[in-house]
Amino acid sequence: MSRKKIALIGGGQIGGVLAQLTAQKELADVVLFDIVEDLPQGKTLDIAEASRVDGFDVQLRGTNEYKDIEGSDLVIITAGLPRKPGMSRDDLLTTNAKIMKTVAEGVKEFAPNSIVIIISNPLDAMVTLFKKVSGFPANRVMGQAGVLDSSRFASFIAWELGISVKDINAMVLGGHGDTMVPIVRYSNVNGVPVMELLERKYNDKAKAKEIMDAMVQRTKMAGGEVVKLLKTGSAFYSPASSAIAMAESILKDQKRVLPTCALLNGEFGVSGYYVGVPVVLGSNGVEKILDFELDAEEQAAFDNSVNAVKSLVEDMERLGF
Ligand code: A3D
Repeated sequence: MSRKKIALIGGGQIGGVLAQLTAQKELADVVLFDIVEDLPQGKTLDIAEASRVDGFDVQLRGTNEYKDIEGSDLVIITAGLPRKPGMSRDDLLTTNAKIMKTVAEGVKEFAPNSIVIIISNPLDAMVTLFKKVSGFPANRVMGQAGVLDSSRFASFIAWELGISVKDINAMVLGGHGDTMVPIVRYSNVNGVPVMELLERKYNDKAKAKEIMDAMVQRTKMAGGEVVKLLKTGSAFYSPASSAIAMAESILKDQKRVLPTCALLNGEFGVSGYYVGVPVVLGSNGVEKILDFELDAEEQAAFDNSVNAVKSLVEDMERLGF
């Protein structure tokens, strides 16, 4: 059996870590594409030269030409600019939409059978645009946001409770923005409800709620917290790890259930929009969306998040995309 092939479009901060993790896990051969000359070639050479130390056998190649992504099973897209001082949301949307359009055309031409994971921001709009330009079926176009947002939420819970993060189950649904919806009711430690553990820890229901509200708020603002510290860019280790978890589930047909930005067709009462929901990821990409009943408060928060996604998509259409 020949090895799988991953194309990484965008060789910046996240793209570099994606290439390294793919190699270290021996998931697939890697083609790293960027428009900046020599950058992807330099990064892949650097990573490849660690192959003896790390003990991996995959091919790594940097390129500035789309033809080199031919035959890719999976494509992960990080191409795009982060917001710079003085840039409006519309400016960023226009810039990144232009980039996403060219990327979608390149992927459509040279990797027409690939499954695509998008990370570029504004996430929900970029996934929508890729789907529109490529014409790929919905099961092969998705976005990464929920795995990261959920991992952040789980980390905060683990730190608060002083127990292993491996035993925390926490899920964040909705769009990738301030309106995202951490699902508190189902957050648990190997089945034990987190809220109950907090109430016992503080022996005070109101205090437990206050602590949970703060963790929910920190989750929503977690991207900004990292940006503020880094000053020159946004988070890149954790977004890369999150996309690799999705990639691994797809390439190894693991059928893991991961929160994924997927096109809804009636699930959670929404049709025709990309929103973060629990998804079964396997060799066919988005194989199933796991719909479940939200309570009134969760549904209201989810609908609010869907409205934010809708207005983002409308803005993009107004700008001509
Ligand atoms: P950065 O290090 O700037 O890398 C982006 C790369 O894209 C650069 O190397 C550019 O040269 C390249 N690029 C620009 N135009 C093109 C093009 N037309 N074709 C191919 N490559 C191009 O950014 P990063 O890696 O830190 O972040 C990448 C994207 O991910 C940004 O849009 C971030 O906002 C976004 N991001 C999303 C999340 C989510 O969880 C959704 C988290 C963190 C960052």
